[in-house]
Amino acid sequence: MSSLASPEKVWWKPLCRDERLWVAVALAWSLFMFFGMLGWGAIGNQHLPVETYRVNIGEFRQLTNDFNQKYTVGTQNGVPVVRPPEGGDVYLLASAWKWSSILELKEGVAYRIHLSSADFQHGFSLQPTNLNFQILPEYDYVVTLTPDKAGEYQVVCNEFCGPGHNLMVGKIIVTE
Ligand SMILES: [Cu+2]
Repeated sequence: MSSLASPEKVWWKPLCRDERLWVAVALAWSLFMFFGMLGWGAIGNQHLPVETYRVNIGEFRQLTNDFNQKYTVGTQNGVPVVRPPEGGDVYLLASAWKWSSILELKEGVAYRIHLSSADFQHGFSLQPTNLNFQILPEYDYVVTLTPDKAGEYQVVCNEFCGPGHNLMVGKIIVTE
């Protein structure tokens, strides 16, 4: 004699109406999201105007030094202020824990901004606009940027990169 009833052999029940509805809604939504992800590539101008190239760290450092030497117009707190030619290439090197220059750009002019890192992964966050880019060593990340409003913009590293990370603030000055 057993005091325990054995469990039912078939314990699962067919889905009830509400469960079927819930599964159908979840499935439809996941499919919508899936194809939506593919769709954003074509609709809505979602892609940032960027190109990426492999680059040697020493080579990029050289390009940055040449660029700074050629176009420096002053210094602020020991950081060179660099005014590139209108529409030209701009080189900005991130390293622990500073930016290679303060850029002085002109409103309404498109620049090709080359970003790279001399050591760790850094982030380029342009405040107060909501532009965020990853900066990786050995990659030249080229952003085509047209400043649309004069003023001073802060460049904040938004990837934790070590003890000096919180001090890694740069600047872009946009002139009229
Ligand atoms: Cu950082």
